[in-house]
Amino acid sequence: MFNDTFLRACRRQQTERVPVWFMRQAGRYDVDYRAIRKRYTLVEICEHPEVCVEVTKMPVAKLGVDAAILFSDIMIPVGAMGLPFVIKENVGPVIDSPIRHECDVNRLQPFDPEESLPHVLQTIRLLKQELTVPLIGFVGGPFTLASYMVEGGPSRDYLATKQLMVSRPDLWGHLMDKLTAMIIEYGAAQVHAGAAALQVFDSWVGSLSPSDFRTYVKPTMDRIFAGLRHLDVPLIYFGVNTGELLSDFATTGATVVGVDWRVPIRTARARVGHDVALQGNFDPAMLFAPRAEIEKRAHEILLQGTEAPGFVFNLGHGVKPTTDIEVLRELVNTVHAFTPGSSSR
Ligand code: 1CP
Repeated sequence: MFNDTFLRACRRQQTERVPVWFMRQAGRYDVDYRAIRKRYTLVEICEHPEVCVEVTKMPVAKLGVDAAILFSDIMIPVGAMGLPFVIKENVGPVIDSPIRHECDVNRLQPFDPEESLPHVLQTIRLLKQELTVPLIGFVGGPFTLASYMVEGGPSRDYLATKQLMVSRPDLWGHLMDKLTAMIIEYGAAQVHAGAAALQVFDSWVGSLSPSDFRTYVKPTMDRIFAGLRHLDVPLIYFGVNTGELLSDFATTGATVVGVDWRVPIRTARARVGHDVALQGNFDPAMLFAPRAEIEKRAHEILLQGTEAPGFVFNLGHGVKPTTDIEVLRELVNTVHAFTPGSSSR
């Protein structure tokens, strides 16, 4: 039996229970993932469909989550655009020759996903046959991808990115155009191969003020979702620290808005209105709290989430590598056992 609870919640339809999945649900907290990572690098996992299928399926079997997320990284298509990167252990993506000038942006190449990333699409086709839950495909958001491309790696303050954005709006626009085309094409290819939903991880866009978001990023997001809309799959827009951007997120054309733990779900709902679903927002650090505390906090989120149709339980950001898998399992059970009204309000 195919479990479509997640898809129905994204579309704000009735569900018997609240669906749950976790960002970074395949990862180092899991002993089998660590064993596979001893033999393959992250990029090598992505290049071997049979391994990538196994890694993607692991959390579905072990945790009982209601959706799978393709195992990949937001930087994979950036490599295919002709900007080489490496993933450094305990650091993240690093680019030797970051984008700073006109010629760097000009050099970025459009690519055919079938030609340049056939292994990713093959992985999705295999998963489509094997999974009994929906597969979430994903792409990096334009600000977040640009931040790695311009900074050359992870950053605290995005100085070079913001400098380019405000001092060379023409060049920023050119970069946004190229990323828009890539995101739409690559997202569509994932859906055609079998992804049932798409999440745009614009993890670091919350570093912008609302006014800068509206000027420099929102028009790009509007175009991206307009270009993906015809695929008729739920489109999730997520970033951290986006409390002040949530009302703008709601009008990008996203079906679902991701929320981190800094904003209570009830507050988020007031900011986004009733035309989008919400996803979130358990603080991943609180998975290290005592069990009773975890349950209490999960219930608070569930109570607020079920006040209106359209809620997907998730963390506010990715699972930390030292998380106890048993705690994740229990959290899934807590979410699944919850029925609105079952807890005293
Ligand atoms: O093998 C490892 O454990 C290396 C760590 C790792 C992993 C597991 C990286 C390097 N990428 C990934 C996989 C990954 N990346 C997934 C897997 C699917 C799942 O959720 O189970 C996803 C969705 C991503 C997307 C991604 N990559 C994001 C957006 C999500 C987020 O966490 O905000 C970002 C920002 C990246 C960049 C990146 N890649 C890797 C790291 C450590 C980082 C973050 C670096 C930074 O802090 O800037």
